[in-house]
Amino acid sequence: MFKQNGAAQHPIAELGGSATTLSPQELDNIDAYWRAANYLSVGQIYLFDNPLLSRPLQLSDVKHMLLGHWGTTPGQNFIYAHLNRVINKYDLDMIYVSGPGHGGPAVVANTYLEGSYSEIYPNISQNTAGLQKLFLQFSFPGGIPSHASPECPGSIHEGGELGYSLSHAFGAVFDNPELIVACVVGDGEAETGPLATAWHGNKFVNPVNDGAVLPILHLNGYKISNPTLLARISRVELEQLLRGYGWTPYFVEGDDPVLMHEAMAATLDQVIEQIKHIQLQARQQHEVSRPRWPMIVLASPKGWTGPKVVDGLQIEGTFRAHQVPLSDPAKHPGHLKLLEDWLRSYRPEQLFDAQGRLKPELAALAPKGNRRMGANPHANGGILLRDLIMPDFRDYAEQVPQPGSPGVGDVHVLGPFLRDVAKFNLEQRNFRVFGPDETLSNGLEALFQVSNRQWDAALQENDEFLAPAGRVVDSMLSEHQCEGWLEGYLLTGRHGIFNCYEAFIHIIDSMFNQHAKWLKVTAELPWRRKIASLNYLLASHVWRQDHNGFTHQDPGFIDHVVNKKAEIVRVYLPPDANCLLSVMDHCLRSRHYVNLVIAGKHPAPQWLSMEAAVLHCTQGIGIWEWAGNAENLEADLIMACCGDVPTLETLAAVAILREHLPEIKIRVVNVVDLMKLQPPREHPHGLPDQDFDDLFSKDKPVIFAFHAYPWLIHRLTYRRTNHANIHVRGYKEEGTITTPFDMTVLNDLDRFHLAIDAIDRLPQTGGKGVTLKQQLQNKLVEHKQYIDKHGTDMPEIRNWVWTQAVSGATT
Ligand SMILES: Cc1ncc(C[n+]2csc(CCOP(=O)(O)OP(=O)(O)O)c2C)c(N)n1
Repeated sequence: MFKQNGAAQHPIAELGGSATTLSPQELDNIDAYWRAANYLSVGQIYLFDNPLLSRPLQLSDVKHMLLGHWGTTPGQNFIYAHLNRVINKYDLDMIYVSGPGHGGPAVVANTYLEGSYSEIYPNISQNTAGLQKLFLQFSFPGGIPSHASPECPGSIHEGGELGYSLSHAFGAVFDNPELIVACVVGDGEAETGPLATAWHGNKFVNPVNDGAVLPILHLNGYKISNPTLLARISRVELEQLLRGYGWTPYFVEGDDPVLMHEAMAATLDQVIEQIKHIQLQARQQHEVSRPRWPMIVLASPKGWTGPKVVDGLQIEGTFRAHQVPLSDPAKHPGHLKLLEDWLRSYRPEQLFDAQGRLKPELAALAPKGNRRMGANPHANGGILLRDLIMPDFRDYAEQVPQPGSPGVGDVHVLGPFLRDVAKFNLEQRNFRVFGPDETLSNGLEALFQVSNRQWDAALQENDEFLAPAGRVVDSMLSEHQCEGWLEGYLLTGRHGIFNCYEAFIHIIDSMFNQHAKWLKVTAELPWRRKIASLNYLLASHVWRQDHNGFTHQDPGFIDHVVNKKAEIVRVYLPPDANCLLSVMDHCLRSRHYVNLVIAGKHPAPQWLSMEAAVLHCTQGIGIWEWAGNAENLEADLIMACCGDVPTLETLAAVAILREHLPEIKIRVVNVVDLMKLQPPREHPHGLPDQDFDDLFSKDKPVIFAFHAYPWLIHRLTYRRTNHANIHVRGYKEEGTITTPFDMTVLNDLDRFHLAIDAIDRLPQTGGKGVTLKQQLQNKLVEHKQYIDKHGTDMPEIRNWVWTQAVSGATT
């Protein structure tokens, strides 16, 4: 796999000794720095004591549990040391993304060497005592995780779940023209779906307004126990693949450290100069064609510089180097000697002084201050976060003279508000809207009045709203990229929204998981500043997939989201446009949450004036006095609803019941903030038990119409007094192409089923109730016959309006 001579496949490097990039002294120093990082990495994995090997290594110096990943680590140490050199040489504003984040020892070792680690964790000081703690804490109970975790300064990407490094890197450089993100991509990671599409990010970066991503494909040839595909195709094929994605790849290949240092240094100089040239051409010469950005392929042995052969098996340069090459010295006495030889091969006595401090000539190689990648503020985005300049959402209100007034579609009302958020922050350049080709289809067309969609690939006549720069990034059909870009954007201190179809947001379930975990952990780290919340707007939802059907129906993302830490997740289902405006204003101002907002885009009745909407959304849940008839009396029945379609069907059911059974006292409760349903000990938004009982009573039937799968409401309310009387209707996996009303009928969520449910639970309605129930069942038959014949809902459904007397005020 490796070229015999270790030379770079690169014109400058091929000049060899005659015109080297590194002087002999520089080469010695950079090699020593690399050895220091490798020594610290092996120390983290293995050493319990004797951090400087000041005496012969004993079994008691070795940790009992040996955990971590060596294989990727020396390559990453090599890259980091060389990036330090170019940061200094070109005064670069650079951060490091570790795709194979399981190489945690590398980022910890390097941030320790550069001093940023000890500044944040003074206990891990730059001396022998600090070294000992540094080693001990790694993968140790009460210590730090083995990955490029949030605890590690300079990290915006844990790299535990592989595949997202490159999208995070692109998200970070949007609107950061001076930033370069060096992104190490594992060759195994490169096989994942998200990473394989992420190479296309180069068609969305604008060389004028955005920074640059420098991918470094770490071609060490192996995954856990398999070779990697990219290492087992011909070099020509690999080069063609990367060129096909629009990159100019530079290969640095070999295993001889001396040759590799020179090759890497020469290559890095070349790619940095190329990046600067591209940016200069675009910024000063106004070059408009899409640049071919450079990238590096670093082909080096997995577990480079580690044990070559253990127990007769090749380790270095094979998959066996992936984790801990010497896994149990206690059981294999010979391994202790191998470990000591391995550690001593880095010559620690030449790297650290007697007090355990890195020798000054090596310490001098690290960049200074915020140029150190562990101290770069972009990697602690909350430091750079500025509030959005917000328009007053009330100015975008839908006029609701009375409940049930016609609306144009809630998201269409939100659009102008988001348009103005984009507009007001054009100068700050800290707000973007991401989506997988759905901004128009999700009803956010107003955004294009002030901004284009950013697109650096070719333009053709008839294209709409495409331009090299824009606040909307929705021209790639990849939920993974939208999520990864937005995460990278937020993690580096900006704001944004991801609009997506409800069913397909599941594609990024796992990315959401990782981000939510990141937020949970960083919230507990005092030095990490809070970042803006990740806002999902799911506008094409389960109930209105009129021309798509079953494939596009799935409201399960809510269930997925509520599994995560209560401190992090928020779920909102605004029943109408004014509530949506109020909710979105809140979400855009919030910090360190994941906000899930589900709203409709189809014309639908509006219920609350802006003033009432603000009140309702501030409480998150409340009685709609005007809709019920219980007034100050005790209710016989609670009709609860959550979501726009369930709210409509509930109110229609209430209208039927009020008309035919006026003696039944009904209370209508609407839920905007789903987490109100949980007790406060489960979620910070949870309603106190007393308040919950006040709303839902202790013993009266509750018919609850819910947007998503019904079980969730039971899960959230099972500790509540009246849980046994809560009867939930929601989506029960009956989807198809049919009329909007029929969708609710198929899932028993329609007004007729809801009213029948109520009658069934109110024996006091007697014969009157039975008669009404019969009529409603007839209606369901009539409905079916009508849609089968006409292909549309009955006029009485389509034209239904709320005509009940308004018992309370809506304003
Ligand atoms: C999405 C995902 N699938 C599987 C794993 C388990 N895993 C951890 S490391 C690894 C191999 C990674 O290979 P590569 O990206 O080449 O990294 P390196 O060889 O540098 O360690 C795998 C499969 C994971 N972390 N994430």
